[in-house]
Amino acid sequence: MPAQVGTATHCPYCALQCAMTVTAGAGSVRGDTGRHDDATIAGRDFPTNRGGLCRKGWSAADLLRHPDRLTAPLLRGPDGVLRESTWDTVLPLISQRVRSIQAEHGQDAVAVFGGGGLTNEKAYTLGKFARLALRTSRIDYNGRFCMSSAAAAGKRAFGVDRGLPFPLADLDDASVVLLLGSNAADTMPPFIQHLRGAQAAGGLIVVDPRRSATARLTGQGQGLHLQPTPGTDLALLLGLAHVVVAEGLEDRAFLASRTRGYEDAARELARWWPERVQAVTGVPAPLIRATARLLARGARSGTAGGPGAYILTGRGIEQHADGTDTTTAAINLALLLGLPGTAGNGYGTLTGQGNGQGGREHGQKADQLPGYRGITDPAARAHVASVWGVPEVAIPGPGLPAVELLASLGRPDGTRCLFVHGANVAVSAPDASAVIAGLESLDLLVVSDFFLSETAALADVVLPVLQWAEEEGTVTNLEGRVLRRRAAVTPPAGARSELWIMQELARLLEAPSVFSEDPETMFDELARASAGGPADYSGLDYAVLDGGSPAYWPYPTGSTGTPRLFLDTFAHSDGRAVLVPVTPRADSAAARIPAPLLLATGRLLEHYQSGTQTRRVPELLAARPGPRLDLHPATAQGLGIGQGDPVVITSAHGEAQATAHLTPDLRQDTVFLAFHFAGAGNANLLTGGPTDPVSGMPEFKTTPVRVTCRTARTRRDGQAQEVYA
Ligand SMILES: Nc1nc2c(c(=O)[nH]1)N[C@H]1C(S)=C(S)[C@@H](COP(=O)(O)OP(=O)(O)OC[C@H]3O[C@@H](n4cnc5c(=O)[nH]c(N)nc54)[C@H](O)[C@@H]3O)O[C@H]1N2
Ligand SMILES: Nc1nc2c(c(=O)[nH]1)N[C@H]1C(S)=C(S)[C@@H](COP(=O)(O)OP(=O)(O)OC[C@H]3O[C@@H](n4cnc5c(=O)[nH]c(N)nc54)[C@H](O)[C@@H]3O)O[C@H]1N2
Ligand code: SF4
Ligand SMILES: [Mo]
Repeated sequence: MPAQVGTATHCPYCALQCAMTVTAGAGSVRGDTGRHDDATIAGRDFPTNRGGLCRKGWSAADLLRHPDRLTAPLLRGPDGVLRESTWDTVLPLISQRVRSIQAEHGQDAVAVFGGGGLTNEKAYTLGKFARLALRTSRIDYNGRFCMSSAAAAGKRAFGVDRGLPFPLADLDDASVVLLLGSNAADTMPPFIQHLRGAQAAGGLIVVDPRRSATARLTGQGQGLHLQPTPGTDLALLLGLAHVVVAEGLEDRAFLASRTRGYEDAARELARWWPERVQAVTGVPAPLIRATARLLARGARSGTAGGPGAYILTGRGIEQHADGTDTTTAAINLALLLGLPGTAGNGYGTLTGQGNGQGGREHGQKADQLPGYRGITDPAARAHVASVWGVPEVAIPGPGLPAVELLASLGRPDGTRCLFVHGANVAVSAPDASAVIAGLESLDLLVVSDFFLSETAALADVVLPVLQWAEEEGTVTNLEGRVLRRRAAVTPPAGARSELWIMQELARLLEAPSVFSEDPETMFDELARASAGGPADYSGLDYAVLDGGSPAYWPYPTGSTGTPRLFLDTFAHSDGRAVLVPVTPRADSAAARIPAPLLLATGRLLEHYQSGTQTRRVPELLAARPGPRLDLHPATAQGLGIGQGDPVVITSAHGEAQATAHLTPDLRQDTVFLAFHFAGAGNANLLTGGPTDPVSGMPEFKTTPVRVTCRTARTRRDGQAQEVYA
């Protein structure tokens, strides 16, 4: 391919959506790597990254012509082996199987699992494809594992869910930033430049059971690190709010004019005095008081037009079976201090996946229609039906949230056929061994991916799709800003766009509406379908986006977008934000303490999610080659575990293997394992159990476990026990 000028686009990975310029290369094979010099990447100036990229972003071009890249559909033969096939074979076959499965088991026997990495166009089309082409209610997606608690809490309190209701650059002027369960220094490295003001003011506060890379940014007087027992953040937040109220630090004028529910919420706070909270969380009472006072000082300064205070949440407090209530407690604290809706102060959550925001707005969720509309709302149904050109009854009702959907796989009355687009549930879903068994028991599993992920490896049909730099589309970043992704390189022959795949399957399945392979056509339709909804994109089209002016939703026809929500009003009908009283449940993770040890899971800088992509980048794999269990030296000593020992971690759901890494960065009651690895080292072999009753979020961050050393085990059992295959 001839060299060409660079194309302005954005990173394939996380929600920071760093701007980059991708320049197609000569396509020659590079040295002995077997890789094509297909493209080079340079950071581009943009308000979220200001030219910076992390290691994953820099190396993303390595995946474009990776030797593992899928370039033809794969079909499992009668002998059980996946072999290359043709599009003309597999698509009619899929549609025939779908028809026969539905004829025998009903429409809902066919389901779809989507992903927050899909572009808006693909996410929107997937929701429509599920409801109109597959005629099923069963669609949900991996955002259920990611943003669902924050989204549910945000909707409950503010009436709308946009991760950051303000541009990220607003943070630069803050004097206090409270980061709850976010390790942004590893998960969004260029983001941390926005924390420098708070660090300089001594006001960066990080709440994390680990002394993470982000927690370390608080050292040398730059802030505070609160290190609670995993799963106890709800109590901690009630303690912080208790101090605010007890010391009269709340913003009474704001509470009176802009909120409701204060009295009930404040009553609950009375029981959470700092010494009691210390007993539950392990965070010293003086530190709780100091944090509340620092926040209140920042908030007052922000309200007066000076450097203000922000509270931001990450997955550390949200990915719990009580994640919605915990996030609600964070919102209540923010509302007490008058942060949301006051210029100079703010509250938000840091969205995770590349299109984690847009992906949760346009109909991949079980209970949702495009524009962030509810699927049971008659007006929303009527509007979307009119855009789709179908009678309202053609749109099925709500489906099953992700964990329930995966639990239904293969059951006689459950899901018999699953389409997966943009997720690797065999690695990333809780209780992975049960999920794998469910996938294996399906009558038909169809996975679209560009690599043979662990989920694709179980499929009956694998459809090779395009990568980010090969197709046009849009994503909505963590600020609610809609961005253009652009095609910069030519895709490998044989791979197809997902929009084309859905168009062809919709035709074969005689869907009663238009499906187009053209992203712009689908975006225009999405914009119309979203008109009047909370996430209104109706004033946007590719020309507006290509014009380069920032496009924050809601962006109704005739507007120029909304960089800052809530300055005048919240989205509830009375315009007020709601303080919802919350309290730790009797069955919460915190109530299970004392447990032998608590496993927290999360991320490493070098790997992305299930690792399908980053484990294929040699430089990233070399830096973090396999599963490593972090534990405190004192904990390790008590268990007879030494640095580098092979360990077995056991929970109520299963067993996983890793190498011990001793570090004083953890609490002694906590161990940490990243979830980027498959097979015996998959952290999700250990997770599972009840989900959050409001959001459907699984418990990813607090799992009681036992840890044993393989050699210690052998000694105790008195015989060699081959734990490692
Ligand atoms: N390198 C990298 N970057 C990524 C991703 C990736 O996979 N790799 N994924 C992207 C996506 S989809 C997401 S959602 C974001 C996630 O971004 P983050 O939320 O920053 O990531 P995590 O590592 O899951 O969790 C953050 C922190 O929560 C802490 N934690 C665990 N349990 C608890 C608890 O009970 N309480 C508190 N307060 N903290 C706890 C962990 O120690 C961890 O440091 O990252 C995005 N960016
Ligand atoms: N224990 C534990 N488990 C977790 C978490 C945790 O903190 N702890 N975090 C959870 C969170 S926040 C998330 S977001 C999930 C993520 O979990 P997953 O979504 O399963 O992780 P990914 O690796 O991003 O999987 C995306 C897959 O889709 C492919 N892909 C990428 N782009 C596209 C595309 O445009 N189209 C198609 N068809 N395929 C594409 C990739 O190659 C990859 O195989 O994991 C969750 N699981
Ligand atoms: S921080 Fe996120 S968006 Fe930026 S380069 Fe890294 S992975 Fe890509
Ligand atoms: Mo995520």
